[in-house]
Amino acid sequence: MDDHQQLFESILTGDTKTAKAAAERALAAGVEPLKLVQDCMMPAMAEVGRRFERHDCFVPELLLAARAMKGALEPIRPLLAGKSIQTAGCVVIGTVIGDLHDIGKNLVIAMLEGAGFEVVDLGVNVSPEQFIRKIKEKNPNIVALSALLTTTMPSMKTTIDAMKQAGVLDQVKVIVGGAPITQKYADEIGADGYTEAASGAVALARKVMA
Ligand code: B1M
Repeated sequence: MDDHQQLFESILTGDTKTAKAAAERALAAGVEPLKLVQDCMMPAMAEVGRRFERHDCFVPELLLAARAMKGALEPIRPLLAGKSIQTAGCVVIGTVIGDLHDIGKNLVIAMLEGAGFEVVDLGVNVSPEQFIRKIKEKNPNIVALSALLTTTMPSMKTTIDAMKQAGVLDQVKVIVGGAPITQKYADEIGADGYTEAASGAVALARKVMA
């Protein structure tokens, strides 16, 4: 089994140690970090999702796979972040309230940091009040919202509405993303921008700031 296959399999089976070691070997062999994430690790998570849908695996397996994915991302994240020292702008990011998924958000963070953005990560299950408090404290250029569940998508609108009510919406640009989100939905809720994949986050952040 080559490193790619082993990485794929070990994420599927939730074997963190093997996943991390396979990622480290692939990187040492010169595989491009982003390619490893996109061509091997994300397909593994997608396969876990398909198995979950078919009831071939359950929440504990999802958790193990997510832990293995995070372990494998450990040696990759600093490489995605690169060595940029210039601050391109400040982004406050979080997964909206009710939603505990953070792997995609963490990839977005790595991309933005790599492009020189200062990123303030509020984590998961972030309430509108927490976003508003951080906007007042940090005065960021951008607020990025992530959601992975159809049931938590409305929390994006609630967050944007609360920001408007608190009088802070005008001072930031809001960008949104996550598997169930579409450009149409982003437009409907009054977001300034949407990107389907983490790899588009940097271009989007620059665009909305321009
Ligand atoms: Co959950 N889960 N999960 N889960 N989970 C999904 C999302 C699901 C599609 C699985 C399925 O049924 N096929 C399904 C949602 C169905 C729906 O809403 N229509 C689902 C469900 C139902 C649930 C629970 C309700 C299960 C239950 O308890 N019965 C539960 C909800 C918990 C909660 O949040 N309140 C739940 C729990 C979990 C775990 C905690 C066990 C775990 C998450 C662990 C973690 O994140 N730390 C988990 C996992 C791992 C998944 C799957 C398998 C993988 C998600 C993932 O990390 N993908 C997922 C199935 C799938 O995605 N195929 C699933 C890899 C990641 C790189 O992709 O997050 O899409 P993604 O991010 C992408 C883009 O979306 C984008 O960039 C990333 C890279 O390109 N992006 C942004 C994301 N955020 C962005 C923000 C931006 C821009 C781009 O800002 C501008």
